[in-house]
Amino acid sequence: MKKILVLILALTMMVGVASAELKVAFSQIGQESDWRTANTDDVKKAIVDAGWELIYDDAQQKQENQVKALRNFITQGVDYIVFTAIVTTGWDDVLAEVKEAEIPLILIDRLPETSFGNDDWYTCYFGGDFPFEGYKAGMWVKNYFESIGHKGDINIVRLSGTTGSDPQIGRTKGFDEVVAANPNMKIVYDQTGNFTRAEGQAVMEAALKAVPKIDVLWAENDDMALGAIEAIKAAGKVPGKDIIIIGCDAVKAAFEAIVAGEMNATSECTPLMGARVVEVIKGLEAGQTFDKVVHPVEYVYDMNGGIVIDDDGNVSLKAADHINERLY
Ligand code: GYE
Repeated sequence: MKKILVLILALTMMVGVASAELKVAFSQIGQESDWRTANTDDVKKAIVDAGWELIYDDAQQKQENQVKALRNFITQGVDYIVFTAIVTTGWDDVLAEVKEAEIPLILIDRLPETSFGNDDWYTCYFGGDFPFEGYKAGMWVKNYFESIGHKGDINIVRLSGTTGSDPQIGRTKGFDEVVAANPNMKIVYDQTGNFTRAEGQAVMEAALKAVPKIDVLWAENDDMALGAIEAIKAAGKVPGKDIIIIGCDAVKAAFEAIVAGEMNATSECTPLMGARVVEVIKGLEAGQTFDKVVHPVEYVYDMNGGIVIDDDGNVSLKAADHINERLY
């Protein structure tokens, strides 16, 4: 009798342990930038620290690899899928399969678009408000040039992110709103640098040859801005002075460039999403529901602070005052 009781107790404990062990799969797009590295590390660590099994896939910038990874997660019978979509479109089939398999889909960073006509195919999304990030960057340019008493045209080179990705589409749209409202702001060169330093540098080299007068570089991420700084130096110009440079992300390397006077500003986008992922999974396990879309609070950091960056009169913060808080 006693033996049987012990056996039952042992079995119950084993079942208990087994069900506590969740399999959490994460499909990442690649490793194109400092932002991405921080994002990968943070999300992976949070899942592992929560005591769950992590199944990780790096798609090396290929949508077809992400599709394969998602199908693979389904076959493995994972409990949750964490997903950021390299580009917005082309996911209908595979996301219908995820839904069919009843695996809760947690979206982070880049939102995919579907033609399902509803939003019950995903649990919730956490990521940057990309149009607002672009808008704040545009407002910073406008108000910075006003603050220095600049009159006349502002010639802007745009290095855009991966074409068709959520942040590229959103940041372009937000910045263009400010351009449309301010006819002196002129986009004189506009090309993708795919969110990488190497391409940022190469495209800036080409822009410097093609455009006689460049006042501003707006790079849709900091890595491209940092690559472009090298091209600007190589062309014998002084980055941060001859050409005003604003990036996006607010990674530590951009803060360092701002403090060194080689870059002027960066519109923040946080890569730290691990805590939110864990919070959501724990909540879902407990039967909670979540708001579909949540954006973190984000700032613009620059050389001196005090430049108006939105319609509510919020101002930029001085990067030097915040550089020590940057974790990535
Ligand atoms: O800005 C860029 C990265 O999707 C928000 O992707 C992210 C972007 C980020 O490569 O640096």
